Amino acid sequence: MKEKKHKSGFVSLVGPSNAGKSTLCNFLIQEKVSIVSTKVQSTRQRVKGIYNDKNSQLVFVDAPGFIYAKKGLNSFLQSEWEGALKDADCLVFLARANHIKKDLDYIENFLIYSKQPCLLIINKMDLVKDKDKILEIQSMSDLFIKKIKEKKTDNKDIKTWFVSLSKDNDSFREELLKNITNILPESPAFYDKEIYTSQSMRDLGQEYIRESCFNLLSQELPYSLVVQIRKWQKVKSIYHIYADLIVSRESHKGIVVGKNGSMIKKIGQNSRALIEKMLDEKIFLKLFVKVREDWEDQDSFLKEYKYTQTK
Ligand SMILES: Nc1nc2c(ncn2[C@@H]2O[C@H](COP(=O)(O)OP(=O)(O)OP(=O)(O)O)[C@@H](O)[C@H]2O)c(=O)[nH]1
Ligand SMILES: [Mg+2]
Repeated sequence: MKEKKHKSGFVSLVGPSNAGKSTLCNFLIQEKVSIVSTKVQSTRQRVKGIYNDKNSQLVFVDAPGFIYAKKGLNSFLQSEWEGALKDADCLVFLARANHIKKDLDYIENFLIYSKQPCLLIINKMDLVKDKDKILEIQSMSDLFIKKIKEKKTDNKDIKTWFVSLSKDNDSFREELLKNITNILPESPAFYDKEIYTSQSMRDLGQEYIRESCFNLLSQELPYSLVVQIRKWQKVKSIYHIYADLIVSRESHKGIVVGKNGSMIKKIGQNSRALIEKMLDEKIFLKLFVKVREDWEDQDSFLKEYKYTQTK
């Protein structure tokens, strides 16, 4: 029997913020490689989740949601999702069932002009209960695909899935992986086949602390908060991890600390549980809250926190 050729490629997950891109990335890899939150703009940097099997390596690139800005942190987010659109062998677009018209209108331009093969996922179907509404979503997406096929001659077979990523759906996972593998070019693996992300444990830990902040702090505060690990060291068989939670205003400091330290305690407990699960070891975690006035608008801080373009 002829041996199957090895396939590899980069698959970018793109779409509006909060569409479920990071949820999809984690679901495909079956590991927590990217943080998930109910708030928008939770992903800040491109995150790679790597799926491996004997004959393929699919490098999923989870990107920030669509945003436009001329300067500061948000302009970095823009460059990250734009980069993900460009540097990919295949694009997976995500739209939200409960904002279908807005999201498809948004995605249309990127789909038409992208050179790579594209797939479309309509997520959050569980949020649409009404039968007529579901039929409307299906006919809207049919019309959308028809329009795309007419305009985009090199992408005749755009497949669409209607899913709820918050519910497990193994057959969808297998089908999506298979469809993407078929699209990808023959190529050796780009990364060691044992790893599932290009991030270090330390990077992941930093992101897990940021996720705890995103999920526990209310309103606008998480958008101007950054986490920096200052120490990640094994001392006598236990990891000692020190991290700074950096806010952009003095008034935010008290909110992050909370009454009698109650909020920072909650953030610590939540983060510790996530990091211990990842490391499968007990850790000692200490968090410090610091203020760097308007860091998200200052190039020196953006550079220090690695929120600057690499190319
Ligand atoms: N109801 C419902 N919620 C979902 C579904 N899929 C994801 N979510 C939730 O939607 C929120 C956003 O998910 P994320 O995966 O963080 O979205 P994202 O596209 O990565 O968002 P950004 O990184 O901010 O661009 C989270 O609270 C998820 O738990 C779904 O199928 N149904
Ligand atoms: Mg995300």
